[in-house]
Amino acid sequence: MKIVKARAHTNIALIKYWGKKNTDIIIPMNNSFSLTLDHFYTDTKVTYDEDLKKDSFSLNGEEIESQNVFNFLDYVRQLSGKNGFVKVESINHVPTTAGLASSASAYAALAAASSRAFGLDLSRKDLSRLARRGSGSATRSIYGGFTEWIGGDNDLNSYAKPFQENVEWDIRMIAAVINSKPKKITSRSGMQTVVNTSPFYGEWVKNANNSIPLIKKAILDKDFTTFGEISEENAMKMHALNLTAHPHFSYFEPQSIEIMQAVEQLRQDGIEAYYTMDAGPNVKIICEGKNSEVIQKALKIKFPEIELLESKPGKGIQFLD
Ligand code: FM0
Repeated sequence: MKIVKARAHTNIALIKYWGKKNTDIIIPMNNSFSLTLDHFYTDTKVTYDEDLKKDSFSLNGEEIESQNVFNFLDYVRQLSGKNGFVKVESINHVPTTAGLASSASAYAALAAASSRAFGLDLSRKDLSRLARRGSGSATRSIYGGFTEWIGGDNDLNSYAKPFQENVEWDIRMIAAVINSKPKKITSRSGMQTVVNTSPFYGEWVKNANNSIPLIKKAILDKDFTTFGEISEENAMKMHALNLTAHPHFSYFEPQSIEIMQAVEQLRQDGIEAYYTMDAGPNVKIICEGKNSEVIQKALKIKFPEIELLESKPGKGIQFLD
Protein backbone atom coordinates (compact mmCIF):
# COMPACT_ATOMS: atom_id res chain seq x y z
CA MET A 1 0.00 0.00 0.00
CA LYS A 2 1.25 3.47 -0.86
CA ILE A 3 -0.37 6.80 0.04
CA VAL A 4 0.65 10.04 -1.67
CA LYS A 5 -0.82 13.52 -1.12
CA ALA A 6 -0.29 16.49 -3.40
CA ARG A 7 -1.49 20.09 -3.53
CA ALA A 8 -1.85 22.16 -6.71
CA HIS A 9 -3.09 25.72 -7.15
CA THR A 10 -5.31 27.09 -9.88
CA ASN A 11 -3.95 29.57 -12.38
CA ILE A 12 -5.39 32.49 -14.29
CA ALA A 13 -4.46 32.65 -17.97
CA LEU A 14 -3.31 36.09 -19.08
CA ILE A 15 -2.77 34.84 -22.63
CA LYS A 16 -5.48 32.23 -23.01
CA TYR A 17 -5.49 28.70 -24.30
CA TRP A 18 -8.58 28.52 -26.51
CA GLY A 19 -8.56 25.61 -28.93
CA LYS A 20 -6.88 22.26 -29.51
CA LYS A 21 -5.12 20.78 -32.49
CA ASN A 22 -5.33 17.34 -30.87
CA THR A 23 -8.36 16.69 -28.69
CA ASP A 24 -7.26 13.22 -27.50
CA ILE A 25 -3.98 14.12 -25.83
CA ILE A 26 -4.75 17.86 -25.56
CA ILE A 27 -2.31 19.73 -27.77
CA PRO A 28 -3.28 23.42 -27.94
CA MET A 29 -3.40 25.60 -31.02
CA ASN A 30 -1.41 28.40 -29.36
CA ASN A 31 1.01 28.93 -26.50
CA SER A 32 -0.53 30.35 -23.35
CA PHE A 33 0.74 32.23 -20.32
CA SER A 34 -0.61 32.32 -16.78
CA LEU A 35 -0.21 33.31 -13.17
CA THR A 36 -0.62 30.59 -10.55
CA LEU A 37 -2.79 31.81 -7.66
CA ASP A 38 -2.38 31.19 -3.93
CA HIS A 39 -6.02 31.38 -2.87
CA PHE A 40 -7.54 28.45 -4.75
CA TYR A 41 -6.13 24.94 -4.64
CA THR A 42 -6.91 21.23 -4.67
CA ASP A 43 -5.53 18.65 -2.25
CA THR A 44 -5.55 15.10 -3.59
CA LYS A 45 -4.74 11.89 -1.75
CA VAL A 46 -4.12 8.77 -3.78
CA THR A 47 -3.94 5.36 -2.15
CA TYR A 48 -2.43 2.53 -4.18
CA ASP A 49 -3.55 -0.76 -2.72
CA GLU A 50 -3.12 -4.19 -4.32
CA ASP A 51 -6.38 -5.30 -2.66
CA LEU A 52 -8.54 -2.72 -4.48
CA LYS A 53 -10.72 -4.17 -7.25
CA LYS A 54 -11.24 -0.92 -9.17
CA ASP A 55 -10.37 2.77 -9.14
CA SER A 56 -12.56 5.18 -7.19
CA PHE A 57 -12.74 8.96 -7.03
CA SER A 58 -14.33 11.26 -4.48
CA LEU A 59 -14.50 15.05 -4.56
CA ASN A 60 -15.18 16.89 -1.30
CA GLY A 61 -16.30 13.58 0.21
CA GLU A 62 -18.75 12.65 -2.54
CA GLU A 63 -18.14 9.63 -4.78
CA ILE A 64 -18.09 10.62 -8.44
CA GLU A 65 -18.09 8.34 -11.48
CA SER A 66 -15.95 10.56 -13.68
CA GLN A 67 -14.99 8.85 -16.91
CA ASN A 68 -12.35 11.53 -17.51
CA VAL A 69 -10.68 10.79 -14.18
CA PHE A 70 -10.87 7.03 -14.76
CA ASN A 71 -9.36 7.34 -18.24
CA PHE A 72 -6.59 9.47 -16.77
CA LEU A 73 -5.86 6.84 -14.11
CA ASP A 74 -5.81 4.11 -16.78
CA TYR A 75 -3.13 6.08 -18.57
CA VAL A 76 -1.01 6.50 -15.42
CA ARG A 77 -1.37 2.79 -14.65
CA GLN A 78 -0.22 1.93 -18.17
CA LEU A 79 2.80 4.28 -17.83
CA SER A 80 3.75 2.65 -14.54
CA GLY A 81 3.48 -0.91 -15.82
CA LYS A 82 1.56 -1.89 -12.67
CA ASN A 83 -1.82 -3.60 -12.48
CA GLY A 84 -3.23 -2.36 -9.16
CA PHE A 85 -5.98 0.15 -8.55
CA VAL A 86 -6.18 3.40 -6.61
CA LYS A 87 -8.54 5.29 -4.37
CA VAL A 88 -8.51 9.02 -5.15
CA GLU A 89 -9.81 11.52 -2.59
CA SER A 90 -9.80 15.19 -3.62
CA ILE A 91 -10.72 18.27 -1.68
CA ASN A 92 -11.23 21.44 -3.65
CA HIS A 93 -10.32 24.58 -1.72
CA VAL A 94 -12.00 26.75 -4.27
CA PRO A 95 -15.03 28.46 -2.70
CA THR A 96 -18.00 26.58 -4.11
CA THR A 97 -19.76 29.81 -4.99
CA ALA A 98 -16.77 31.02 -6.96
CA GLY A 99 -17.52 29.08 -10.11
CA LEU A 100 -13.83 29.33 -10.88
CA ALA A 101 -12.29 26.70 -13.09
CA SER A 102 -10.96 23.98 -10.86
CA SER A 103 -9.85 21.50 -13.50
CA ALA A 104 -6.40 23.13 -13.54
CA SER A 105 -5.64 22.48 -9.88
CA ALA A 106 -7.57 19.19 -9.94
CA TYR A 107 -5.58 17.52 -12.71
CA ALA A 108 -2.24 18.98 -11.62
CA ALA A 109 -2.76 17.52 -8.13
CA LEU A 110 -4.04 14.23 -9.57
CA ALA A 111 -1.07 13.91 -11.95
CA ALA A 112 1.40 14.43 -9.10
CA ALA A 113 -0.28 12.21 -6.49
CA SER A 114 -1.34 9.38 -8.79
CA SER A 115 1.97 9.08 -10.66
CA ARG A 116 3.89 8.80 -7.39
CA ALA A 117 1.34 6.38 -5.91
CA PHE A 118 1.85 4.14 -8.95
CA GLY A 119 5.57 4.22 -8.23
CA LEU A 120 6.61 6.71 -10.92
CA ASP A 121 9.04 9.51 -10.13
CA LEU A 122 8.34 12.10 -12.82
CA SER A 123 10.19 15.38 -13.39
CA ARG A 124 8.12 18.54 -13.26
CA LYS A 125 8.23 18.71 -17.05
CA ASP A 126 6.80 15.21 -17.29
CA LEU A 127 4.22 15.98 -14.60
CA SER A 128 3.18 18.94 -16.69
CA ARG A 129 2.82 16.71 -19.76
CA LEU A 130 0.79 14.26 -17.72
CA ALA A 131 -1.48 16.93 -16.19
CA ARG A 132 -2.08 18.22 -19.72
CA ARG A 133 -3.89 15.00 -20.64
CA GLY A 134 -6.45 15.69 -17.91
CA SER A 135 -7.12 19.34 -18.72
CA GLY A 136 -5.11 21.81 -20.77
CA SER A 137 -4.97 24.54 -18.14
CA ALA A 138 -3.60 21.99 -15.62
CA THR A 139 -0.37 21.85 -17.67
CA ARG A 140 0.55 25.26 -16.23
CA SER A 141 -0.45 24.57 -12.61
CA ILE A 142 2.63 22.40 -12.01
CA TYR A 143 4.64 25.59 -11.66
CA GLY A 144 4.18 28.61 -9.43
CA GLY A 145 4.14 32.25 -10.50
CA PHE A 146 4.27 33.15 -14.17
CA THR A 147 4.24 30.10 -16.44
CA GLU A 148 4.13 29.47 -20.16
CA TRP A 149 2.61 26.43 -21.82
CA ILE A 150 4.67 25.70 -24.90
CA GLY A 151 1.98 24.35 -27.20
CA GLY A 152 4.15 22.09 -29.31
CA ASP A 153 2.63 19.56 -31.66
CA ASN A 154 3.03 16.19 -29.96
CA ASP A 155 2.97 14.54 -26.55
CA LEU A 156 6.67 15.11 -25.94
CA ASN A 157 6.97 18.78 -26.80
CA SER A 158 3.77 20.16 -25.26
CA TYR A 159 4.46 21.17 -21.66
CA ALA A 160 4.76 24.15 -19.33
CA LYS A 161 7.91 26.07 -18.52
CA PRO A 162 8.29 28.39 -15.54
CA PHE A 163 8.95 31.99 -16.53
CA GLN A 164 9.17 33.48 -13.03
CA GLU A 165 8.25 31.13 -10.20
CA ASN A 166 8.98 33.54 -7.36
CA VAL A 167 7.14 36.67 -8.31
CA GLU A 168 8.68 39.71 -6.64
CA TRP A 169 6.07 42.00 -8.06
CA ASP A 170 3.05 42.63 -5.83
CA ILE A 171 0.39 41.55 -8.34
CA ARG A 172 -3.12 40.67 -7.20
CA MET A 173 -6.11 39.09 -8.84
CA ILE A 174 -9.53 39.89 -7.49
CA ALA A 175 -12.29 37.53 -8.64
CA ALA A 176 -15.68 39.24 -8.77
CA VAL A 177 -18.16 36.41 -8.32
CA ILE A 178 -21.44 36.92 -10.08
CA ASN A 179 -24.41 35.02 -8.74
CA SER A 180 -26.17 33.89 -11.85
CA LYS A 181 -26.95 30.61 -13.48
CA PRO A 182 -26.16 31.17 -17.12
CA LYS A 183 -26.47 28.36 -19.62
CA LYS A 184 -23.28 26.42 -19.26
CA ILE A 185 -21.01 25.96 -22.24
CA THR A 186 -17.92 24.14 -21.02
CA SER A 187 -14.55 25.45 -22.11
CA ARG A 188 -13.96 22.07 -23.74
CA SER A 189 -16.94 22.35 -26.09
CA GLY A 190 -16.84 26.15 -26.49
CA MET A 191 -13.25 26.25 -27.67
CA GLN A 192 -13.80 23.40 -30.14
CA THR A 193 -16.82 25.13 -31.67
CA VAL A 194 -14.64 28.18 -32.17
CA VAL A 195 -11.78 26.20 -33.76
CA ASN A 196 -14.20 24.51 -36.14
CA THR A 197 -16.30 27.49 -37.16
CA SER A 198 -14.81 30.92 -36.47
CA PRO A 199 -13.49 32.59 -39.64
CA PHE A 200 -11.10 34.57 -37.43
CA TYR A 201 -9.49 31.66 -35.65
CA GLY A 202 -6.17 31.81 -37.51
CA GLU A 203 -5.69 35.44 -36.52
CA TRP A 204 -6.34 34.57 -32.86
CA VAL A 205 -3.56 31.97 -32.87
CA LYS A 206 -1.04 34.39 -34.40
CA ASN A 207 -2.00 37.22 -32.09
CA ALA A 208 -1.90 35.10 -28.91
CA ASN A 209 1.53 33.68 -29.76
CA ASN A 210 2.86 37.14 -30.57
CA SER A 211 1.58 38.51 -27.26
CA ILE A 212 3.67 36.17 -25.12
CA PRO A 213 7.08 37.81 -25.62
CA LEU A 214 5.42 41.19 -25.09
CA ILE A 215 3.86 40.25 -21.75
CA LYS A 216 7.14 38.67 -20.62
CA LYS A 217 8.94 41.91 -21.36
CA ALA A 218 6.31 43.91 -19.46
CA ILE A 219 6.86 41.62 -16.43
CA LEU A 220 10.63 42.00 -16.57
CA ASP A 221 10.22 45.77 -16.88
CA LYS A 222 7.56 45.79 -14.11
CA ASP A 223 5.49 47.80 -16.58
CA PHE A 224 2.06 47.26 -15.09
CA THR A 225 0.22 49.30 -17.73
CA THR A 226 1.50 47.20 -20.62
CA PHE A 227 1.07 43.99 -18.59
CA GLY A 228 -2.56 44.84 -17.83
CA GLU A 229 -3.40 46.04 -21.33
CA ILE A 230 -2.00 42.90 -22.99
CA SER A 231 -3.93 40.66 -20.57
CA GLU A 232 -7.20 42.51 -20.96
CA GLU A 233 -6.95 42.68 -24.74
CA ASN A 234 -6.16 39.00 -25.06
CA ALA A 235 -9.20 38.09 -22.96
CA MET A 236 -11.47 40.32 -25.03
CA LYS A 237 -10.17 38.75 -28.24
CA MET A 238 -11.03 35.32 -26.91
CA HIS A 239 -14.53 36.44 -25.98
CA ALA A 240 -14.95 38.22 -29.30
CA LEU A 241 -14.05 34.97 -31.05
CA ASN A 242 -16.95 33.23 -29.32
CA LEU A 243 -19.37 35.66 -30.93
CA THR A 244 -17.98 34.74 -34.35
CA ALA A 245 -18.51 30.98 -33.90
CA HIS A 246 -21.40 28.93 -35.28
CA PRO A 247 -23.47 28.68 -33.21
CA HIS A 248 -22.22 31.87 -31.58
CA PHE A 249 -22.16 32.12 -27.82
CA SER A 250 -20.94 34.36 -25.03
CA TYR A 251 -19.95 34.01 -21.39
CA PHE A 252 -20.84 37.63 -20.66
CA GLU A 253 -23.71 38.29 -18.32
CA PRO A 254 -25.14 41.80 -17.91
CA GLN A 255 -23.30 42.13 -14.63
CA SER A 256 -19.99 40.98 -16.16
CA ILE A 257 -20.20 43.99 -18.47
CA GLU A 258 -21.14 46.33 -15.64
CA ILE A 259 -18.10 45.22 -13.66
CA MET A 260 -15.79 45.65 -16.64
CA GLN A 261 -17.18 49.15 -17.10
CA ALA A 262 -16.60 49.90 -13.42
CA VAL A 263 -12.95 48.85 -13.85
CA GLU A 264 -12.65 51.17 -16.85
CA GLN A 265 -14.12 53.96 -14.71
CA LEU A 266 -11.53 53.27 -12.02
CA ARG A 267 -8.83 53.64 -14.65
CA GLN A 268 -10.30 56.96 -15.75
CA ASP A 269 -10.16 58.02 -12.11
CA GLY A 270 -6.46 57.21 -12.05
CA ILE A 271 -6.56 53.81 -10.34
CA GLU A 272 -4.93 51.20 -12.52
CA ALA A 273 -6.86 47.96 -12.87
CA TYR A 274 -7.49 45.58 -15.77
CA TYR A 275 -9.86 42.69 -16.27
CA THR A 276 -9.89 39.24 -17.72
CA MET A 277 -12.59 36.57 -18.03
CA ASP A 278 -12.58 32.83 -18.63
CA ALA A 279 -15.31 30.39 -19.65
CA GLY A 280 -17.86 31.81 -17.22
CA PRO A 281 -19.46 35.10 -16.15
CA ASN A 282 -17.05 36.06 -13.34
CA VAL A 283 -14.70 38.97 -13.92
CA LYS A 284 -11.14 38.74 -12.65
CA ILE A 285 -9.48 42.04 -11.92
CA ILE A 286 -5.72 42.40 -12.11
CA CYS A 287 -4.09 45.10 -10.02
CA GLU A 288 -1.07 45.97 -7.95
CA GLY A 289 -1.22 45.36 -4.21
CA LYS A 290 -1.16 49.07 -3.39
CA ASN A 291 -4.50 49.58 -5.21
CA SER A 292 -6.30 46.42 -4.15
CA GLU A 293 -8.17 47.87 -1.20
CA VAL A 294 -9.45 50.96 -2.96
CA ILE A 295 -10.57 48.86 -5.93
CA GLN A 296 -12.42 46.43 -3.68
CA LYS A 297 -14.08 49.28 -1.80
CA ALA A 298 -15.25 50.92 -5.01
CA LEU A 299 -16.67 47.65 -6.32
CA LYS A 300 -18.39 46.87 -3.01
CA ILE A 301 -20.21 50.21 -3.15
CA LYS A 302 -21.40 49.68 -6.72
CA PHE A 303 -22.13 45.95 -6.39
CA PRO A 304 -22.83 45.18 -2.72
CA GLU A 305 -24.15 41.70 -3.53
CA ILE A 306 -21.11 40.34 -5.32
CA GLU A 307 -18.39 38.41 -3.57
CA LEU A 308 -14.77 39.48 -4.05
CA LEU A 309 -11.97 36.93 -3.62
CA GLU A 310 -8.40 38.15 -3.70
CA SER A 311 -5.38 36.08 -4.70
CA LYS A 312 -1.66 36.63 -4.80
CA PRO A 313 0.83 34.68 -6.88
CA GLY A 314 0.88 31.07 -5.74
CA LYS A 315 3.25 28.14 -5.58
CA GLY A 316 3.70 25.19 -7.89
CA ILE A 317 2.97 21.56 -7.13
CA GLN A 318 3.73 20.38 -3.61
CA PHE A 319 3.82 16.90 -2.12
CA LEU A 320 2.29 16.85 1.35
CA ASP A 321 3.10 14.58 4.28
O1 FM0 B 1 -7.00 28.70 -18.91
O2 FM0 B 1 -10.68 21.07 -22.46
O3 FM0 B 1 -8.24 23.70 -19.44
O4 FM0 B 1 -5.90 29.22 -20.74
O5 FM0 B 1 -9.63 28.98 -18.87
O6 FM0 B 1 -9.97 20.72 -20.08
O7 FM0 B 1 -8.30 21.30 -21.84
O8 FM0 B 1 -10.72 23.85 -18.88
F1 FM0 B 1 -10.72 31.04 -20.52
C1 FM0 B 1 -10.70 29.82 -20.84
C2 FM0 B 1 -9.29 26.50 -20.06
C3 FM0 B 1 -9.74 27.64 -20.88
C4 FM0 B 1 -8.22 29.62 -20.72
O9 FM0 B 1 -9.74 25.32 -20.65
O10 FM0 B 1 -10.01 22.99 -21.12
C5 FM0 B 1 -6.97 29.12 -20.08
C6 FM0 B 1 -9.54 29.00 -20.29
P1 FM0 B 1 -9.73 21.45 -21.39
P2 FM0 B 1 -9.64 23.93 -19.90
